[in-house]
Amino acid sequence: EGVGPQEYTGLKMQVLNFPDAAHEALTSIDLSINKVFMIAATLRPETMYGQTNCFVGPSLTYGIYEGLVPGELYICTRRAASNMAFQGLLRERGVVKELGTIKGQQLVGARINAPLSVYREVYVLPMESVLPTKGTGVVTSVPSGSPDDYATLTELRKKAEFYHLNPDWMKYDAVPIIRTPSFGDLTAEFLCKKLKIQSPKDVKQLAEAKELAYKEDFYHGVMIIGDYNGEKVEVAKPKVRQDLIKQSLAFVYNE
Ligand code: A2H
Repeated sequence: EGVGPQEYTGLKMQVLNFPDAAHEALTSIDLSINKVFMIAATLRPETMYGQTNCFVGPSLTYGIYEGLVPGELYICTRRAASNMAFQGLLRERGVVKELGTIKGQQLVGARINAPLSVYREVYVLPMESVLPTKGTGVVTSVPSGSPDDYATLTELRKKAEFYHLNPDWMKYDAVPIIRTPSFGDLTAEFLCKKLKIQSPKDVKQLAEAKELAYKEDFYHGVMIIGDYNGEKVEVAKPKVRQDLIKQSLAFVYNE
């Protein structure tokens, strides 16, 4: 991590319904002719079957940019848009034309499409630990595979009222997607319980859990869902990624 280039999958999650709070930021955008996508950066495309939500940093600022396909707009951090422009992933290579900006908080509650997930439509939630300096600033949530995602979803459910979150946005449970000999079918939940992770503030244990989860899933995991059911994660991962890209549901994003 942090060493050398990172090859992400940029997952295109189409926004199906913006919350009221978002409209003020979108006045200059014609939603009747444009499709808007939140672009989530992931290193685990094979886990997309288990998406239950999508996270944004509530205090981060996101921009809206034109994608390669006419009428497709992308939401991500300006930093990511700049990288994308130089990788030829935006309308004009090397040019970052920002159509507008929106705060993460204004996106909370948006209903979006989750490609491949057993839950077709999921909701955007806030995650304090989203870094502005990594990926697109948008994180797809897979609480069965990612300890960070599991810890945040658990915390938000407990404190829904305090955070002014509709419980309906958090109604989806973790989906078993990968089986490993050591951690069973729900790697993240198993590790959060084993390492006694109480909240997203337990950053040390979460870092350890993340490391353990990543290695166990990658080297010993077998898919128990989807088109590559029964195949090793190591083998399924590039295949799922290629399938997403072929269907224009994702693209390669490097940084
Ligand atoms: B991963 P690395 Cl199932 N801030 O996707 C914080 N975390 C971010 C981020 C940001 N700005 N951008 C991406 N990420 C998350 C899936 C997943 C991920 C699973 C298991 C582990 C895992 C579903 N969330 O990551 O520092 C994204 O979450 C653990 C390696 O570049 C992305 O992949 O290594 C991962 O962190 C990228 O982290």
